[in-house]
Amino acid sequence: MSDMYRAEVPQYGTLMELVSDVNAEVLASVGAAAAGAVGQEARLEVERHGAIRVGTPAELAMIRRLFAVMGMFPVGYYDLSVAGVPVHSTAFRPLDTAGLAENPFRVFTSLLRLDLIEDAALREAAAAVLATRSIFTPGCIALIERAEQQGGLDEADAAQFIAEALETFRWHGKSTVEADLYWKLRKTHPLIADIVCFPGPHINHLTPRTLDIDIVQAQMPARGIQPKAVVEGPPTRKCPILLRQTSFLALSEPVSFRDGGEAGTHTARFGEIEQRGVALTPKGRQLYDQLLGEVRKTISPAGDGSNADAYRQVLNDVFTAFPDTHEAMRQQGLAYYRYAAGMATAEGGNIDALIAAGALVAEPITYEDFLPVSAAGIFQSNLGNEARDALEASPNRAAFELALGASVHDELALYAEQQEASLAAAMKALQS
Ligand code: OOG
Ligand code: NI
Repeated sequence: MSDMYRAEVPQYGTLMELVSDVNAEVLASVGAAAAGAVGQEARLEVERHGAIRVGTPAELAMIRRLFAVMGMFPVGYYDLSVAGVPVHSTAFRPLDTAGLAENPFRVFTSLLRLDLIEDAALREAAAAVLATRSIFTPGCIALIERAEQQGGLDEADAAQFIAEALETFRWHGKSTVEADLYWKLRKTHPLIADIVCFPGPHINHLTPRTLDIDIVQAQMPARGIQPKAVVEGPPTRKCPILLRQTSFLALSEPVSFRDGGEAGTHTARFGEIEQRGVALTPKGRQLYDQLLGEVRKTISPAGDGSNADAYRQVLNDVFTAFPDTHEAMRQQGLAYYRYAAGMATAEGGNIDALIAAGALVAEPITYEDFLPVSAAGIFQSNLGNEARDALEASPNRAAFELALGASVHDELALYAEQQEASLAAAMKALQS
């Protein structure tokens, strides 16, 4: 998919080179531990997240089965309607550290919410278009079924499966609808046009992970890439938390229509980079959400970047309330850590005493998921400033899971389990 995307979106190749250069510099200067990526050096080179948007419950359910063949499962529920985007989402990814080390790939997957289109005639027209398309090749579906029956695929089938599945993510410049319907949907919300009017859920970005997003952001213009003005998520910190992201408009592509109506342009694909930090506990996440809420009450970043400096200033000021050492975050129960027995032998005592004595070590657990406010910012910055209808916020996780045909995994429970299991194993090692 990376090769296909590089061929389709040349700036993606440029970005890959920049990120690879910056990561090499950071590893050489401060090392993996200081960059919050202990033991993840090998994974960085291939680590990506991508995103797709599907139109119907049936498409979402089949996508779930497709990703399951590759050991990727739905984690988290993200309601984007709160930010005026008519979708709700999950991320498909491996569930555990070993799985992520082998396959550090996630796909942020959104389902269109036709129920949020007010115009009944337009809603029905969109539903009718979606009802007739098939986004999977027959060969892909057959191999998904085979994998489910056999509990996996042999090597030849796996290669065939990859080739067939890739077709689902390919870009098609020819719309499946007439120009008139495309423009009506685009006026309602550009995202609806993007989801409804094409033969499949083209992958809309592939994001590499950098160890220092501020350096990449600063160096992008010199390589001919214009990033959005503001990095989404937490501010620059000594000890990174959660996820920081920035994006850029990659392409405005020609589209033609089924009825031969006048051709237009469509912005489907963009570029993005991310930097990952430590996963936060519910308490830490609550503090993050509260502080970000305070920031956004004071200032919200303008699409044209005109208040970017002021925004950064407020973000920095407000986030001084979030402790910026791993010791403080761990002791206050704000973030998750992986424990291991240290070099020193212990006389006993509590966790803090064992750590102080060097008998126990704690490494930050990387956040592997997404942030709804950031995701909304990414969506918005890539949709342009076209007028669109207002939306009513209405999270509906139950409807999403019904469409998915499964419940989503709770990301916080996954981190908590990792932390507890590592602590239990480390304590056992200390006692033996
Ligand atoms: C997905 C946007 C969200 C992220 O990294 O938060 C996202 C989309 O535009 O389909 O990818
Ligand atoms: Ni993304």
